[in-house]
Amino acid sequence: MVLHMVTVENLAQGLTAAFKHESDGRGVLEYLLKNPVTVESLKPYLHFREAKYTRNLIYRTPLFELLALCWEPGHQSSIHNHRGQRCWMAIAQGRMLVQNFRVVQNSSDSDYCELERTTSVIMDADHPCSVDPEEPIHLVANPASFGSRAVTLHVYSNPYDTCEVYDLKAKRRAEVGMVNTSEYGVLL
Ligand code: 2CO
Ligand code: FE2
Repeated sequence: MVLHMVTVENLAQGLTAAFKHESDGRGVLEYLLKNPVTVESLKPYLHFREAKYTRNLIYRTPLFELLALCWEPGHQSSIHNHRGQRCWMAIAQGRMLVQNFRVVQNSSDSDYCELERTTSVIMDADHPCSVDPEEPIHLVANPASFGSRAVTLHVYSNPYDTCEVYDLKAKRRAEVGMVNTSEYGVLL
């Protein structure tokens, strides 16, 4: 099978058109599956750091943003949410593990929050995935056992600057700001 590969600029244009057509982003997952991005076109956005995965903003409109995240083997995100927001993820390089969680019990007047693991999936180039808006809590990891770096593409609608993170054992949650390593190809 001959793969139809696109540049990340083409992908951003296609996503803009898709969101104009269906502002709830209904066609995004299929669009990501059918339009794999060349790693070559992502080069300006790829920055790897030993300490933590990096977030690299490629494109942002009032409706959505597109980021490339770079993961060394062993890197993982915190457990975090995408509440009130849609999130789609595709793989440009490597494979990733997505572990989903659900809220068992929480408190509206304290930071208490108990979670439990639910489903998990492995993402690869043929299997992009989206976050369930009903249970939008997950952890995304590049386990050391996968043995290679990974690059993921993330589409968030709407764009977001903060999220809640969770401590599974302590049963606590906290709001944190998102930190980008680069924006539009420029290191911050
Ligand atoms: N949401 C995390 C972030 O943007 C990555 S996990 O996939 O959504 O840093
Ligand atoms: Fe996430």
